[in-house]
Amino acid sequence: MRARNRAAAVGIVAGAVALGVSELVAAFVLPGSSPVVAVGDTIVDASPAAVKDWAISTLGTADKPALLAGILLILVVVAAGIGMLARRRLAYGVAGMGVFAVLGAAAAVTRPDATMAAAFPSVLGAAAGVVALARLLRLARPVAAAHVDEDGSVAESQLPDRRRLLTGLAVGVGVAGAGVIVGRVAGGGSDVRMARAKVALPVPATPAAPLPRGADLRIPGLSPFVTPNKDFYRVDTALLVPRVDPQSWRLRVHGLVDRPLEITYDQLLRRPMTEADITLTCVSNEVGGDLVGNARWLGVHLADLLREAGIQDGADMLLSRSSDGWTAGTPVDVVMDGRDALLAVAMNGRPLPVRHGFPVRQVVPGLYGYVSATKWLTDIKVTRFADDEGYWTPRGWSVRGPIKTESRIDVPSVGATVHAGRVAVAGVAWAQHRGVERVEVQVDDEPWQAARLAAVPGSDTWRQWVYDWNARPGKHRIAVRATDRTGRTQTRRHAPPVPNGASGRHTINVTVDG
Ligand SMILES: Nc1nc2c(c(=O)[nH]1)N[C@H]1C(S)=C(S)[C@@H](COP(=O)(O)O)O[C@H]1N2
Ligand SMILES: [Mo]
Repeated sequence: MRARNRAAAVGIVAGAVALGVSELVAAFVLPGSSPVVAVGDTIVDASPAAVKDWAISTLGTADKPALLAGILLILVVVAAGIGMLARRRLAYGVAGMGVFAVLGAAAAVTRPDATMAAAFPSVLGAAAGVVALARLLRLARPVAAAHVDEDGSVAESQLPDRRRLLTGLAVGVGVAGAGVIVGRVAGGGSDVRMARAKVALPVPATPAAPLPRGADLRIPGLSPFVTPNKDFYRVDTALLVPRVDPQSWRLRVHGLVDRPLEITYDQLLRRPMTEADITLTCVSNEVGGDLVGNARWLGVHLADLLREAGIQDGADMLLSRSSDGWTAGTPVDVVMDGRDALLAVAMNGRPLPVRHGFPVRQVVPGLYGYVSATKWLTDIKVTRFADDEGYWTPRGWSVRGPIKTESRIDVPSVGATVHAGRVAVAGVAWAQHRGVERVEVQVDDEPWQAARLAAVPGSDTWRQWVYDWNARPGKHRIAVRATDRTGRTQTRRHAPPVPNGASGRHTINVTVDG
């Protein structure tokens, strides 16, 4: 190894030690204060909405691992640089580690709900990094060694003791790896998973009726009526899923209310529970996209809780907040109009999955998630649109987010080749809280044909549809449009997701062979 490369390797290993120790300290001393995650979360919050849209649409749920990988890659490059600088002068290396400590600490202490103690992992990690850097550099320094060459002459060389350097680097990698692994396991939310496993879900006072026969047409390739939890789309700004302990969880309801209140998880579970089938949709969903899913939720009517608190005149917005500081602004009149706006504790018969908001989240039929579906909910401020705004509003999204009437073709899949004859063209349509009245399909420029609609339990879910197409050989274009129960047909006008949801008709091309 050349001296520069040795120094780079030393820098990378010392950086890894710093990272491992910081993860370990974060896990044991202050769960949730990982500097790397804090830096990532800060980048997420600070990045322009356009970048986030791009990340959501291009990388999907992989956007978070991709961001973390990016951060780690930058760290590796910078750590190598620190190693090379430290070879000239250790003070440069110390300064480099110091800059990292400051960045990590700054990100960690400025996260919502963080205290100054969140700086500890960064500081201790950097200290460990400096120690590792100094020791490894010493091992990397050339030592004069005499050895006997093959021809019997004695030669002097100026090389580091390879064995000792490699051993030192290996020890460093071991320390770093152990730190990260033990830190992840200890801070990885196993207690929250255990607490979730222990939740005994209450019996609903108002159970949902059994699903009507024929709600699910069971056509291969068609989205099932109920989206299994493991397949449910996930969208949020949290790099690491927040781990909220149900025993210390509190929901505070305050602001423009007569009687501010605070309730515990057990108190919430003892209130009358309602079960309801509700389809969630993300405002970032493109026409034909998959950021939509349907589940059976169990929860408390938010309106009941708000009536107990007593909403004051002039309040028109609920600013709900999650444990990680994300917020949504929901119109009061929507929540109070009798629909199943829920503080949900369960999804498809299981306690909320941690990724979907455990222990408690909001679910409001008819509104996009960004203005209603707060996961890891901890706080509801009753306020006015004139005084407050939700997370996405200053980032370019509409203040209000009613869901647009939309439809999607699931089968045949885009660009598929099918056999001539009878082909089931099928998909889902949604217009939450208005209900889907009609779905029509158009092949090429032929007249629109009515699709057959599946049964639905109510107006808050999506609805499956199928059109029996008599396919003739050749290339064809198939389009779909839905009409809701207010008589409004989905617009053909294309709009991107920003600022208030995509519109346009889902259209696919298929080939029919003869
Ligand atoms: N705490 C928190 N809750 C959140 C979000 C978030 O970023 N943070 N995103 C919202 C958005 S934009 C959507 S579409 C829904 C998605 O819910 P899901 O991930 O359970 O499908 O969650 C909402 N609740
Ligand atoms: Mo969303």
